[in-house]
Parts: sequence; C-alpha cells; structure tokens
Amino acid sequence: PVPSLVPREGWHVMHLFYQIDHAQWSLLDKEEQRAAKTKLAELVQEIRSTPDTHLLTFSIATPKADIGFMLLTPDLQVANAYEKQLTLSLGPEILSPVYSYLSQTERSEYTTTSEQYAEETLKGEKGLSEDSPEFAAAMKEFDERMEHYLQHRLYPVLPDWPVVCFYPMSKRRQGNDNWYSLSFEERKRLMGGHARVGRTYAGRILQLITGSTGLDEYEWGVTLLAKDTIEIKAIVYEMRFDEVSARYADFGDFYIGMQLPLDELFRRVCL
Ligand code: 76R
Repeated sequence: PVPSLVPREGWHVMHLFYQIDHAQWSLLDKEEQRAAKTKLAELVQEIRSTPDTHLLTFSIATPKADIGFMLLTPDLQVANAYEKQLTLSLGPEILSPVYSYLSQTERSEYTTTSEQYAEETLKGEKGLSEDSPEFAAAMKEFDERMEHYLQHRLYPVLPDWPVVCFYPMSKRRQGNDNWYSLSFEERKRLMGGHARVGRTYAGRILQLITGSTGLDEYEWGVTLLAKDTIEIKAIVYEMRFDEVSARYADFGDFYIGMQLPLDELFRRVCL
C-alpha cells in the first residue's frame, strides 16, 4: 500500500463541482442508468463510513454546475482515490468536472487567546476584577467555547443545513493594500474586528475557513452553511464593510448549493 499523506493536524478538503452530460446519459438504457445510480449511492455510503471522513452532496443553483460534493478526509491519498471514483461513478463522460478546490482545515494564527480575552474584554471592556466570581465564570465559558471552536476548525462535523455557499478568497497584496506587509499586531487587531462581526451570526451561519496557500488558486476556501440564503447574503454584505474584507479581500467565483439526500438529488438533476 502507498504511504498515507495525513497532515500533522487537520484534514484535506475537496470541493468538487460537476456538470451532467445528459446526451451521454440518454444513451444508457433504464437498466444501465439504474446500475449507475446504485454505483454512486454505494460509493457515497463507502466514503461516509470511512473513519473521520465526511461527504456533503448538493445540487447547485444556476447552470454554473449541476452536482457538488464536499469531501473532508485526513489522507490526501484517500481523498484523491475517492475523487477519481466519484468522477467516474455514473460512467465515463457523464460527470464533467467544471470546478474544484483543494484546501486543508487549519487553525488560525489570530484566534483570540484566553489572556487576550481576560485583558481586553473582561478586565478592559467589562471592568471585572480578576478574583471576582463573574470573571471566573466568564473565563470558563470562553475556554469551553474556544475549545469547541478550535476542534471545529480542524475536525469539523457539518450540519445538514440546506444552503451551502462556497467561494475562494485571498488577502490582497497590492500597493498600499498589502496584507502581508502589515505587522502581526495590526493583522490581529483587524482580524479581531472581523471576528466580532462574524460572532453576531452564531447559530445562523456555520463558517468553515480552509487554507489553500500553495494548494490551489486562492489562499482560502470559504464554506458557509445556512438555513436561508438571506443569511448568506447578509453576512457577505456586512463583511464587505469590515476593513479586513473592504480593503484586503479578493474573491473568486461564488457557488450556491442545496444539500439533498442522494435520491432527491438524482431527481433534482434529472437523472
Ligand atoms: O473567535 C475567534 O477568535 C475566531 C475568529 C475568526 C477567525 C480567526 C473568525 C470568525 N474568522 C477567522 C479567520 Mn472568518 N470568515 C471569513 C469569511 O466574505 C468575506 O468577506 C470573508 C469570508 C466569512 C464570511 C467569515 C465568517 N475568516 C478567517 C480567515 C483566515 C484568516 C487567517 O487565518 O489568516 C478568513 C479568510 C476568514 C474569512 N468568521 C468568524 C466568520 C464567522 C461567521 C465567524 C464567527 C465564528 C464563530 O464564532 O462562530
């Protein structure tokens, strides 16, 4: 067997978007079509029963693409093998890849630390004393929330919320707007503002930021899950006003998908 390619921490992530070639599909008889759908359904089952591996299946709005998969798994060798199998699962030339994105889950260097939260928010903003019971309770709550958040960033389990939004982004490197020539303190300050906006969407938006520097065209993949496209539109709009996005963000194409169970997905895309 080939040695595995598992990162020191986190998982590999692939976004895979396909168009269906209905001309090729119509050349198959009913029996062959049924067998093809069963093959894909069995592969999806196999992927989902692989340890630490998740697969989202969705229909994509507008003819940018028809079917989308989001695959999360530790080993790039496994991800690569599954991705080739997914592409061929309905038979040759039925699924044509129209867009794909490779990234990895990662922690952020700007994550708020306990010390920072204690100093800036609890002592500074709220004026709590270090030996008050309120301070202790707030620290406990913060630490629990951050533990959960960090676990989610590296090893996410995504809910089955209907709306999936994906777009890639980079931080700008242009003239006076070069994110990478700012000091760490300045970047951390700016990211603090970003996080404050983001936290107001807790429970309405589930965000997964995956790193892709050196792996794909942009620097991050942004995956947002929501129960309503209104929330997607609202957060992306509001963040445009936040300095980190207003001044330093460059975006790629946007894709909107709807998570569906496989049988529903087949019907939706007319297979
Ligand atoms: O609390 C913390 O300390 C974590 C805060 C946090 C970080 C470090 C955070 C919170 N994000 C972080 C990092 Mn984010 N995020 C985006 C986008 O469309 C746009 O304008 C930008 C796309 C959205 C919608 C979003 C949402 N974030 C990042 C990074 C990596 C920077 C790096 O490491 O260099 C990027 C590229 C990025 C982009 N962010 C949040 C959200 C939301 C909803 C939150 C709150 C999460 C929560 O607390 O539940």
